[in-house]
Amino acid sequence: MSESTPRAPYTTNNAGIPVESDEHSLTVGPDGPILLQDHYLIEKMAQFNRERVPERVVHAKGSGAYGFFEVTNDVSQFTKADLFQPGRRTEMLARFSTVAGEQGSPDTWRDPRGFALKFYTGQGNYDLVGNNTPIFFVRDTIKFQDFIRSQKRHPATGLRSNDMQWDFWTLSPESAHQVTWLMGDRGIPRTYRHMNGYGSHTYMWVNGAGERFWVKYHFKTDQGIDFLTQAEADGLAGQDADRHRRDLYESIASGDAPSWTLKVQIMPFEDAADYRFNPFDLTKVWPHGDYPLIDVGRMVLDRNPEDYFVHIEQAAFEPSNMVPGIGPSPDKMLLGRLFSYPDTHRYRIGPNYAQLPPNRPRSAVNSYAKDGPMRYEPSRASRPYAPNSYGGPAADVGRFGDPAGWATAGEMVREATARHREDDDFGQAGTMVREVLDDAARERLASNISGHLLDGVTRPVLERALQYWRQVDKDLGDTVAAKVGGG
Ligand code: HDE
Repeated sequence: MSESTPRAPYTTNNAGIPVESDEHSLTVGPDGPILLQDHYLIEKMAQFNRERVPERVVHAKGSGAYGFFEVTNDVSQFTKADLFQPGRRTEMLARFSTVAGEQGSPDTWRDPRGFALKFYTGQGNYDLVGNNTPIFFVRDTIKFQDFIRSQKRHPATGLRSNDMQWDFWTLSPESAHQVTWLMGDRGIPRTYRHMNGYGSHTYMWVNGAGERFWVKYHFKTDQGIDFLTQAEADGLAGQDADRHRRDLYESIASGDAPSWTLKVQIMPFEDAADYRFNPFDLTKVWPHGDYPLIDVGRMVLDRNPEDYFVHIEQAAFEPSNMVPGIGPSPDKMLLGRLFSYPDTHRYRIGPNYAQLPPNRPRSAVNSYAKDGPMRYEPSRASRPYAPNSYGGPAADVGRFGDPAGWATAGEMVREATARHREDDDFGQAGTMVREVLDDAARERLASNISGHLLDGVTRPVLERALQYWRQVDKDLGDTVAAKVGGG
């Protein structure tokens, strides 16, 4: 080794003690039995057996990067949230993912993509956990688990099943808008950099005067939207299952930092009651003609994680992380998610997940949480209970302000979401097919649908699917029927 080559660091065990060999177990003579006192060998084997934490039950396959968000337009009339104030620049973490595939599955499967963001604001972490589509398959949390199971593996065969997928979708007509998105060009982005991100739900913004607004987030890719055809995606799935992960990592490593422009739609609080669509129904969009897009800022991802497992596999995004000036809405799906994400993190990573590097706030943490497995940051509380007369911490309502809520009343019921004037399950999907897609995109949509139906979908599910598409758009349904040889 030449003098100029830096010496490699010497190997130690987990206690920092130099080890004698990387290659030879401790034995009696070179060919004798391995000795139990070879605790370094035991450490290596035991650590190896404990390397896995459960993968995410959905969105298992993903990639992420660090970056920043900078405000470019003054929206302080709508929100007092620290990160959206003029001139603010906030460090952040993003993770993109597929939904149904397991950790080793191909990045180029047809699927919505997760678009999870964590902003390390001066008032704690703000997490906006969205997808690359502005809508979703169902509108009530209680059906989410069933939806996901229909997309995953059949309990008997362990195989994915298009028949299960279409059985669920055609029995849940509220899915039509999202399935139209899924089967179209947006269903397989060319890379994570060439897709938009959406908050999807309606959220609440509260300004400094306590005035409330409803808001929808749109992160428009500055790289331009681009997609893979089904044939391209199928080929790539075989050649390089990590195609999107590789592209994101290598783009950032080469200095080609991807960016997105954040725009929002703002609905005056009072408009919600008689808006033509239920503004809290996650299967619906707000047409931009009704509530135009307003510029807010720019998100740039310019730093790869130094360790994928530490920073991305253990990243814990939670919609319940809403900072002052931001709140939930009556969207049943959003309200269900506020419980689910912290619950899954406690199970998957452990109760002290918020202390890990990707999850640790950059602002002060003065909670009363203490102890529990792997805890290493001391509690800031002078005494482990509130109230206490030894210096708190004590809640300061002025810091958060009034709860970002709304008046509500009524009997306890289990009923479908209230319908507004123009609410139905197929209207907005049909509008997209007829008014947003061009002829070529409609042709690709029909081909993708029929290809998916021809791959294992049986009667009577197939007949229901043809009826489903005719309800979206008669011509589209007839084209698909002709392609699959259905009535
Ligand atoms: Fe998720 N979702 N979700 N989801 N979701 C999870 O949390 C859940 C929904 C989304 O990169 C889980 O950490 C429920 C909509 C993303 O780490 C879990 C409902 C949208 C990610 C969970 C939904 C999303 C997840 C599993 C119905 C777009 C990956 C692992 C009410 C607006 C985040 C985890 C990351 C992950 C629950 C529906 C986006 C199980 C109960 C709608 C991007 O907690």
